[in-house]
Amino acid sequence: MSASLTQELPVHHSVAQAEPTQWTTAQALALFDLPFNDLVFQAHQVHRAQFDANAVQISTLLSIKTGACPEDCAYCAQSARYDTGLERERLLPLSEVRESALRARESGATRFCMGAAWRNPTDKQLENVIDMVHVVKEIGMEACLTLGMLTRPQAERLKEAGLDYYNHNIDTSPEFYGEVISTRQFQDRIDTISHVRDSGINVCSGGILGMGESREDRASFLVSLANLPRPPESVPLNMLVRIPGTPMAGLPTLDPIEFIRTVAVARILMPTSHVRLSAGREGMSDEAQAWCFFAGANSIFYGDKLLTTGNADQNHDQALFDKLGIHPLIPEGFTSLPLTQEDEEDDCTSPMGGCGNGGCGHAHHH
Ligand code: SAM
Ligand code: DTB
Ligand code: SF4
Repeated sequence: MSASLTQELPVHHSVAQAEPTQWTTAQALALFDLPFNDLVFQAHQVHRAQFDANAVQISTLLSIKTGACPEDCAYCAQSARYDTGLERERLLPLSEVRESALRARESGATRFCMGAAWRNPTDKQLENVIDMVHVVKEIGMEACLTLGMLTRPQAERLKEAGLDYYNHNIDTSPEFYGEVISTRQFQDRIDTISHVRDSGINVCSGGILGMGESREDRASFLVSLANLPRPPESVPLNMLVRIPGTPMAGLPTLDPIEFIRTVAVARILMPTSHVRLSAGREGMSDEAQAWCFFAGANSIFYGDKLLTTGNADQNHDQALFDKLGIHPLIPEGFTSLPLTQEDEEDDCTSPMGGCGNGGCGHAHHH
C-alpha cells in the first residue's frame, strides 16, 4: 500500500535540510511498482506541496552549432558517425541568436537554451558563446547553455558571464550508459555537473527514456540524479526521438504510461526540482501530457523546433494550456527590457499569453 510505503521512504529534500536524502534504486523501483493511481497521487501531493500545481516554466531551444559531432551517442541526429542526412552548420551569427531569442520572448518563453554539437568547447568557442549569453541576458531572459563537457575554469567563466543554467544530461543509468555512448564515460558527465554546480550555475540534468533500458535502469537513472550532492534545479525527461540513420532508429516506443510513471518517480525523488517534459512531446497525446503535468512535470520546451527535430505545435500547446488551465511560470525577479512604444501599443499576441488567467508569460506588462 502506498501509505505504508511512504512511511518507509526517506523524508523529502527541503531547502532547510542540511543532509540531502540518499535514495536507493530499490526504493525507486518500489515506487515504479506501485499501482498507477497510488504513484501518481503521491507524486501530485509532493508536487502541490512545493509548487503552484498550475504553473509551467517555459523554455525555448536553439541549436547554435549543428551537426558533425565527434561523439557516438546512439540516439543523436548530430553525431558524425551516423548518416542522418543532417547538414552541418557553423556557429550561428549573434544577430540570428538575438532574433531568435526575441521571438521566443514574444511567445512567452522565459528561458532561452542554446545547444552546440560539441564534445566540449575550446576556450575560444566559449568566448563566442559568451557573447550570445550577453545578448540573451540583455533582453531579460534566463540563459541556458549545453555545449558538452566543461572544465572548472570554463564553468567559472560562464558564471562570471551571467549564465543562469547549464544543461548536461547523464542520459541514462550508470549501468546502461555503455550501451548508448562509448566516447565518454558516465563519470565524465558527473565531473562536468560538479564543475557547473561548484561554480554556482544552476544545474539542468536529465536524460532519455525509451532507449531500450529496463525499468530498473530508469529507477537507477533517477536515483543518480536525486543523489547528487544537490539534485539538479532542472530535470529534462526526453522521450527518445527516433532518428533515421542512428542505431536507435528502429526501437519500439516506450509506453506513455511508463513515461508518466517515470515523471512521477522523478517528482517524488526530487521534490524541489523543475521536471521538464522535453523531447518527444510532439508524439504524445494531450491526455498523456496532462497526466505528466498532474504527476509533477512543470516545465516544457516551447517553439517550432527542438535542436534538429520538430516540437509540438505552438498553437496546439496554447490550446492544451487553455484546456488544462495551466499558466506560464514567471521566474522570481524575471525582468525584461522596457519594450518599444510600438510593442507597448500592440495587443498581446503571445500564444501562451493567457492574459486573463493570472499568469501571462508575455513580456508586456498589462
Ligand atoms: N553536445 C552536447 C551534449 O551532448 O552534452 C549538448 C547537446 S545534446 C543534443 C543535449 C541532449 O539532448 C542529450 O544529452 C540528450 O539527452 C538529448 N537528445 C539528443 N538527441 C535526442 C533524441 N534523439 N531524443 C531525445 N533526446 C535527445
Ligand atoms: C534536453 O534534455 N533535451 C534538449 C536539450 N536538453 C538540449 C534536446 C532535445 C533534442 C531532441 C532531438 C533533436 O532535436 O535533435
Ligand atoms: Fe554530440 Fe551531444 Fe549529440 Fe552526443 S548528444 S552526439 S555529444 S551533440
